[in-house]
This record gives sequence, C-alpha cells and structure tokens, in this order.
Amino acid sequence: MKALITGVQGQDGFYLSDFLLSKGYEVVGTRRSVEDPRLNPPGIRVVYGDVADACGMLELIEDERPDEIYNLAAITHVADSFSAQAIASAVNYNGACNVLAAARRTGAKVYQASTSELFGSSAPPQNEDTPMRPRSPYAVAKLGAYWATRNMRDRGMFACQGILFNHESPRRTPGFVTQKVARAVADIHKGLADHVTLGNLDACRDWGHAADFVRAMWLIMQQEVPDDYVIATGEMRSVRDLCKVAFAAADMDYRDYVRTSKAFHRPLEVERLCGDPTKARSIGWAPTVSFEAMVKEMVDAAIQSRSVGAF
Ligand code: G4F
Repeated sequence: MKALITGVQGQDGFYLSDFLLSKGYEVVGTRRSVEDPRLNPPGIRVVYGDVADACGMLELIEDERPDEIYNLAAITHVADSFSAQAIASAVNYNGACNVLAAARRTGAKVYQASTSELFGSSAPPQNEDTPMRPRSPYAVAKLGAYWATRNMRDRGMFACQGILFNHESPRRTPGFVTQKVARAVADIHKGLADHVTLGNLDACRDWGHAADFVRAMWLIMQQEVPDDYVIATGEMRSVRDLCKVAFAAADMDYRDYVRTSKAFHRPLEVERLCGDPTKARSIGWAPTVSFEAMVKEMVDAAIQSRSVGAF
C-alpha cells in the first residue's frame, strides 16, 4: 500500500508517517518549498507540494498514484487566521478541493483532516450531529472543506473525515497553548524566565495525544463505507487546568508564574469543546494516553530540550 500525506512536516504528519511505516506502507509526504528539509519525518520520501496549487496537486497525485491520501496540509493556527482570512481559505478550503478533485481522477481514497473548531459556539458534548457554528476564518474554511468532502462522497468517492479535537505532543509548535506552557515551565524551571503571559484561562478544550489520534485517521480510512467520525477523549479541561498540571509536573504552583493579557485573547473565542467519541469507539478506536501523562511528557521533553540548548 502506498500513502501520500500532505503537510507531512507537521506534528500529525510525523506521527502518522511513523504509524503507516509500522504497518508496512510506502509513504510519500509533501512539504512546501519554504519548509526546512531537516524537519522531514524519517523513513519516508518527501516531495515538494502545495495543496493550494491545483495543477501541481493533480500532477503529483497522477505521478505518485497513492492508494490513500491523508490531507493534513493546513493553516492550523486559529488565532493567526483572523489576520489571514484569504490564505486560510486558499489552503484549508481550496486546498482540500484540489486534493479531492485530483484523487477522484486516480481513484485514491481521501482522508480529510477536519476539526472540532467546526462546532464553534455549539454547547458540549459535541458529536457528529451537533450543529456547526464556526467562529474563526480557520474554521469557516475547514467547514467548506468538510462539505466538499461530503459532497464528493455523495458522488461516489471514498472520502472520509476525522473531526479531531485538540491533540498534542512534544512535537507541537509553541504557537499552541500546550507547548507554550510546557516550554514556559522548562524556562522557569531552568531560571531563564520568571513568568508566562497567556490569554483566556477559562477556555476549555478536550485534549488528547497525537499518537492516539493518527491511529484513528488510519482506522477511519479502513472502513468499508466512508464516513465522518468525532475523535476526542470525552474529557474537558480549562487552560487553567492545563497550567496547574504542567507546572505541578515540575513541582511548581502555576499561580506564582502565570499572568494574563488581553493581547492573547482572540477576536472571537470558542469557549467550550468536549467531544463525544461514541461513534469512533464503535469502529474500535479509544484513546490510551491520559491528559496528565500527555502534559507531563511535553513538560519533560521541554526540560530535556532546554538542557541541551534546543528551542
Ligand atoms: O492551543 P490553541 O491555540 O488551539 P485551538 O485554537 O483550540 O486550535 C487547535 O485545535 C483545533 C481543534 O479543536 C485545531 F483545529 C487547530 O488547528 C489547532 O490544532 O488554543 C487553545 C485555547 C484557546 O481557547 C485559546 O484562546 O487556549 C486559549 N489560549 C489562552 N492563552 C491560548 C493562549 N492559546 C494560545 N495559542 N496562546 C495563548 O497564550
């Protein structure tokens, strides 16, 4: 089996490559020209590719002829998307359409990376039937991709989606709150900083581990009938809870080190996300890493990286 992963240098590209290699797949990944080749996941072939380029995607997919395509390429920072609406649409919506159109020509199956941000202001718990009320340019573009995928499926294509809630790991970039906090804990622990400034501490998320979530991507792709699945732990924590657990992992009390500033608040916030993964459980998926274990892994990795002078 041959898989193509778009946006392979991201956190999920790394874990998914590793997982598919362990299953005996040949894996090809795309990166954009601006991205550093040293960040390529090991053991796979990485080629240039930008999902926003329809002709390039068609040529790539026709040349490579993958059996499965995992479309992970996206503008992923929700906060950034407020000042990059057209780019979010070009990559997260048009990009998905380009991948779907090219895959339809070759007969490849497509997994589209969908997101809990689609639910926006709908109250938790959120499942596949919850109304979608997006609250950012990121989520609006992803909602377009969600419907484009469903439309292609209705036209007979194997096009499926995971509606993934937040998922983290030591490979997260520091633009996301979990890694921002983990690295702040490492810096404070090493005496390199004395506080961290965050935005909304009351926002709540359902945080899982990326290694668990990429398994779900593969499983969704192996079903006989293509469909969409919420992937979540079913447990909700606040950003304040995150701080508490992360600082405690280095024997510190977050109240001594966490400050807040309106500068890190978003023009529109998604206040509460918590997924109901009942449907995913029906196909044999379940998370294995607890919130506490995931946060500790990130803090330990950040302290270790700080010790060797990384980041
Ligand atoms: O870590 P975040 O930036 O992730 P967010 O916005 O929930 O998005 C992530 O998860 C989505 C799935 O639900 C993905 F679709 C998306 O691509 C991405 O992976 O923010 C989490 C929460 C937000 O409510 C934010 O307002 O943390 C709050 N927060 C508070 N202070 C902060 C900060 N977020 C960031 N990034 N930085 C802060 O200083």
